[in-house]
Amino acid sequence: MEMTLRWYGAAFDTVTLEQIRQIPGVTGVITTLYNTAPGEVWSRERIRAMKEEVEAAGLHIAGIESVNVHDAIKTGAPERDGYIDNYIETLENLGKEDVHLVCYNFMPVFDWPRTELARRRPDGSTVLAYTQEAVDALNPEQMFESIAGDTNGAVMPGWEPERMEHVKELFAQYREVDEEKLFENLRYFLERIMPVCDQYDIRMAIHPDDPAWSVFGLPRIITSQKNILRMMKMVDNPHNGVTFCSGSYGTNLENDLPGMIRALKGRIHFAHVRNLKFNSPTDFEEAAHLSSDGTFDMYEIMKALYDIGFSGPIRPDHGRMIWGEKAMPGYGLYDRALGACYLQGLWEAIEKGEK
Ligand code: DNO
Repeated sequence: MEMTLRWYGAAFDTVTLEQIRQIPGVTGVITTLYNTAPGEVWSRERIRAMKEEVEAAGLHIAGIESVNVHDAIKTGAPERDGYIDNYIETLENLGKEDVHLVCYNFMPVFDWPRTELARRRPDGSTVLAYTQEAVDALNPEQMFESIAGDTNGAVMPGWEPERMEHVKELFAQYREVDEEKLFENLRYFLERIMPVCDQYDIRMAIHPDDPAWSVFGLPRIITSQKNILRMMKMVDNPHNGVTFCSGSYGTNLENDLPGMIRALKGRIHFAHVRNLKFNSPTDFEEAAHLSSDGTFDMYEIMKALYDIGFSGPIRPDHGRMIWGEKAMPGYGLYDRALGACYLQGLWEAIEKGEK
């Protein structure tokens, strides 16, 4: 595995490449052209400029998170073909610039809702949290407003104000889309992009739906082992793979995380590893990465990745806000750096134990 950190680009991130370079063991970044809209073509020039900036800091681009998928593709609207053509062009340009991993999601309307962005934990840190009861009490248009005051000035990924202004229309577009339709639209998209992925060896890594159940009655399909295996089989190409995100699949306590990792051997192209602390099955908060701070056994998760011979990038995922840092919720420097070191410590111990 390669340890990496997510970086949003100099214009959007409070964390610098120089800081990332100094986290022991971190050699790559997972980045994006954060100011592109879903459906826009990424030019080779812009990709190259991003690459040169990262490489000048002594790091490399380990993958893109995300190239977002336009809603017309997810809903199967008549204009989807044009947007898929654009997506293919972006993949082609990434391939030509030697980028071979793309994380994306197929979640309708909302990417990863949270009901609190700064819940205080007993140690004084603040974390992102989710309570189903709070979601049930909101209508979708209020969702964004209800947390907007806690973003520390950042634009949250998947929560871009321009999109959230149109929440009502977005919901209307999904009215006829149920789970079967969404699977079908995903198949259509994947079948069309696989040839360019084969040509440039681009590993597509779908991100799970977070939380792993339907919110506001919208269909969500990347939620369980059964569904993800269905997706792998429906377009059976090694380039059709997954981002294994422990914090997203882990929102459903019925998901056996190490078991899922083993079942997905060969198709996990990227891993987000983080812990959650459950206060009840419908109330969770994002803990430190350490096993004892949350609900998951992080050793077992890393061990399963080790056992399947996982060789792709891993990144610590959402961190707590600690030591007075002001950053995009979940994406500060300090706690993610602690997470990166802890996960590498587990890996080293597993590796040496096996030898
Ligand atoms: C949240 C992230 C997601 C993820 C997208 C992938 O912090 O893990 O926003 O990047 O779902 O497209």
